[in-house]
Amino acid sequence: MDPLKHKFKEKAAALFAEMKNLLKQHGNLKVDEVTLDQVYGGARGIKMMIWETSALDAMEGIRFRGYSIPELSEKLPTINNSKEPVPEGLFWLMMTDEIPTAEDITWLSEDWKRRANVPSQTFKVLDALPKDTHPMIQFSIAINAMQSDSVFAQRYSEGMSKSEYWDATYEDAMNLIARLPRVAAYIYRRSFKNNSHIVPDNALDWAANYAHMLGYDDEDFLNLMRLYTTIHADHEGGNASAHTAYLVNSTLSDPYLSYAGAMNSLSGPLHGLANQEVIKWIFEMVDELGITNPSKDQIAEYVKKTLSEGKVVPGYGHAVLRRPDPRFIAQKVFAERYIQQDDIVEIVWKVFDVVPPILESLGKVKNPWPNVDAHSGALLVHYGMKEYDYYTVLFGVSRALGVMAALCWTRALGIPLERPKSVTTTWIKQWLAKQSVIS
Ligand code: HAX
Repeated sequence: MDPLKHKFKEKAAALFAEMKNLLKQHGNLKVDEVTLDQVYGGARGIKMMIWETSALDAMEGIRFRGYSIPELSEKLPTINNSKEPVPEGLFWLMMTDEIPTAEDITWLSEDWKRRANVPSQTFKVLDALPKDTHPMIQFSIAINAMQSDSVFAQRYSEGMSKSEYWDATYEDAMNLIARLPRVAAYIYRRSFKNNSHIVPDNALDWAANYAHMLGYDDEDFLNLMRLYTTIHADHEGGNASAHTAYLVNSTLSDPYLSYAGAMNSLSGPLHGLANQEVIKWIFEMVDELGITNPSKDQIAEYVKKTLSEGKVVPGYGHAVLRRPDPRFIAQKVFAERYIQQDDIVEIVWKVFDVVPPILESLGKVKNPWPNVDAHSGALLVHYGMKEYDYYTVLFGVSRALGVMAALCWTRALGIPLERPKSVTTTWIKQWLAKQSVIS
């Protein structure tokens, strides 16, 4: 058994026993109450699922196994002289709740290379699609196309015991993560670079190799991809893409089917597609104003125009966060460190000054601050990647790390089929009538 699987097995067995004991002793205690606002309002804040790999605090932002992003930069080991944390380290941490050694992540990086061979029909399926198919649709289809290789589906059809589900999920999770950069880079080169594909460089770590296959070998860009794929990896379990994967997987659909579902969810403009919307919005602003360095007053006018047209300001607001997203701040720090002067980056920083008071003045926006998507596009444009239709695929490659680690945990804990209760408005009215009878 490989070292990560071995460690995971031990940890999972211990948590499984602890969970059983907790449920036996306290299973009837109330964790939460639900208001009518929450029933109609997208279930905001209701505690109703287990997600072991990270937790989100409204004020502090994301913590991966208790560590903030700045703490991770200090504590996670690096490989290949990287100046930023590498996602291999984060994946190990999410799987085991332990900071890995340099040896651990070197092993993991090598293991993903061994598993990176993409089933050949995947490329054939992609080649059959019109070239202008949105990259996220190509990505979702490619993940479904790889499902024929699912260890979980194969072993289930052979009568696998329930106690082995986590093991088969682990194999699919590791294979899927290993393969995604190749598939995602293929989509980019197919859509935007005349189908001229770049072979992997096996001397590189996972994120750097992805950057290389995309066609960007600048050392700073490799570091950006390491940072990018680390900070986008997980955002607790309630976000739409993670929750979709969790729901689909709870039916014992395998990790490929679960992750394709997650990617369809990430493709919405209120979620992952916001990263393309942000840069599209900035490009349109620059076009309309006819200058590349608008003043804050000009930006404020453009923001007000966007709102007056009944649109949202992309990259701002969040369903949980109530402060600037630490993932936004991490990218700002990266830009301050690596980028001297860049008009689009400057615009992102001016937007950061201008938008929050305007959104606050509307009186209804719960979080006027930037989220992760407000900054990422400007960094990519700086290094020459201007094809913003592709940006959500980068997010999708990264998100696999958190979602796959979490699915290993849910299968190891034997979490059952998810099946919440829905009600009709007629039921609500009858329920309300009973409340007033009682009060
Ligand atoms: N611009 C304009 N209006 C906004 C807004 C924004 N950026 N953010 C919220 N609002 C509005 C909502 O549309 C809502 O208006 P109505 O009552 O008229 O419907 C009102 O303010 C209250 O919304 P909220 O409670 O503050 O926010 P929600 O939890 O409902 O929604 C969203 C959270 C992220 C969907 C929302 O802030 C938004 O649409 N933001 C812009 C899109 C975006 O950046 N999405 C990416 C989010 C992060 C992420 O998932 N990345 O992948």
